[in-house]
Amino acid sequence: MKLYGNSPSPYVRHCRIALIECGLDYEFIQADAALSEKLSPMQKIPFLEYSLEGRTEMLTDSSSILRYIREKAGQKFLPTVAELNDFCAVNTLIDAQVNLFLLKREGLTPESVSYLKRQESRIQTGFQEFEARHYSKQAPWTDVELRLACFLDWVRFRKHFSLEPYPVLSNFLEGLDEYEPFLETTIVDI
Ligand SMILES: N[C@@H](CCC(=O)N[C@@H](CS)C(=O)NCC(=O)O)C(=O)O
Repeated sequence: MKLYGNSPSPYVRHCRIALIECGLDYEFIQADAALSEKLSPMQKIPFLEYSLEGRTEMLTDSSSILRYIREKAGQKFLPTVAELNDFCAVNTLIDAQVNLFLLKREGLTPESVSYLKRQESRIQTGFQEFEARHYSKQAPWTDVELRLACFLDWVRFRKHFSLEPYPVLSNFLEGLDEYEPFLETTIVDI
């Protein structure tokens, strides 16, 4: 199978970690905006190509990709409603931060666009919510934890904002820093 994406994307990284955890062979293909526009109707990364009964099928969202990977390895993906809700909540925060990041490159900031202030505020209240939770101290990490860790590491790598006001989340992230699949997918700039 072929996974298209880049190293910094938290969505892509989570898929790569799941592929490593499940011991599945895959080819990682670097995809920039031009390639994703050409190959995926969603024009986003990640997307996955795999063969099914001689046909090439495509998955265009990290959630369906993760479910495919986990099921292929006989594992469950987000087995409870609470986990699904937390997973969606982390995605909401990542989407908000991606939004802020991409628009900043175009010169649009929360100072000039009030909707971006709302995005910033959403990230703050979301972080407060996740700061109040309890996390595993070691593997196996849940898919909610892996998604959150990929997001936190991206925030740390890009210096979007300081994680200092969030000691629980910072400790949680440090706990994954030595985790082999996390290390193997360490963010490199593009
Ligand atoms: N819901 C999608 C979100 C993927 C996503 O937003 N990817 C970003 C990179 S981190 C992207 O491709 N953005 C390009 C754009 O928004 O045009 C998923 O879970 O796969």
